[in-house]
Amino acid sequence: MKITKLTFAMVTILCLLIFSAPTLNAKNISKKINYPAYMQGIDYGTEITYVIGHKPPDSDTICTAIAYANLKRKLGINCEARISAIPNAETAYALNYFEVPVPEILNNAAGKNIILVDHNSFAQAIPGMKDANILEIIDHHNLIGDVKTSAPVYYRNMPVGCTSTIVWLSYLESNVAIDKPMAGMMLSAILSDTDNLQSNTTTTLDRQAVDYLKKKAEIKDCKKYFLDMEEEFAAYKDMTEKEIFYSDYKEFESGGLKYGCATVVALTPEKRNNLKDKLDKWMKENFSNQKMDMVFLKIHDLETYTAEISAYGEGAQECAEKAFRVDADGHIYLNPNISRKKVVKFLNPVIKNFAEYNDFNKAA
Ligand SMILES: [Mn+2]
Repeated sequence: MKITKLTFAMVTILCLLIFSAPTLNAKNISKKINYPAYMQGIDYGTEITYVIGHKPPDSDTICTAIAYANLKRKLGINCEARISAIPNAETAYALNYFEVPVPEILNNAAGKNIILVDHNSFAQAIPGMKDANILEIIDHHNLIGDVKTSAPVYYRNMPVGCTSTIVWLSYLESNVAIDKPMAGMMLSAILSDTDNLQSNTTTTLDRQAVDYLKKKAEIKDCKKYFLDMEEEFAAYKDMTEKEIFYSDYKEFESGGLKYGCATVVALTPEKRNNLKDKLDKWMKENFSNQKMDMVFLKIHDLETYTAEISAYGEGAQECAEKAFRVDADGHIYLNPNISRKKVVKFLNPVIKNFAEYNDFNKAA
């Protein structure tokens, strides 16, 4: 009886509170929350906080780091963008076009305040990251990571086409104006990561970001800007086969087997075929120097948006054929091209099965 009365009293008080307090409705609350308030639990200290992407750097990694460091500075945080190595031709084009200085290289993260962008694993991070003070992670990848932090972390991961789409959203949320160079950085990153919104990773939010940013960046023809940006990049000028192969390369693990996956781009199908032949030859000759059990190459062209997969190492071709459709001539085409994330998603279970089967055979 007592409990019923008490419950009744509590429900009554709660109802009174809800209906008598106009400030507690969702609309008013959303007005009061601002983006910097999410960050109040982070101790940025007095030292510089470095924003840095994965190695080797791509346009998302570099341009997003620049745009996010700029946002943090506008919010009063002592923040600077850093890079792990010199920018590739595509990123260099964007930096040059928007007259944004190339960030300094950070060789070791140990003891530094760090914000990671575009990755969430130590394997893809610069040296010393295990001993860094990681304060934030802004990313758009699956959680393959092993990153551990000593303090509660601001971790924002969204399934969108590019990290810059998240940073664009953060600018809007924090009500910070986007100037032309920063719009250019974010636009370049999104066009690069989504192949001018053609990639299957592209979301409506990426399209909205591009629509918004191209006006601020004063880019009338996005396709033209994208192809101009890619032309230098896809030419791989003055680069050796090795440099081309590793220009956009990531390492993974499945069932105890380590494998690498490189992505390479060409402007036309003819250029794709020529480049594939060159890279196949180089990797076959140099595979024994790799630390990987298997290596895969995905090469696509921007004209037809078709990709082809090459596989190197024991069992790699077998795994690739199981994971993807094989043409009568033995080529593995992806039409349309898919992201490396999707390629890895298809390869992972097949490689795991391959590893288990081989272990079973060894044991038997
Ligand atoms: Mn990215």
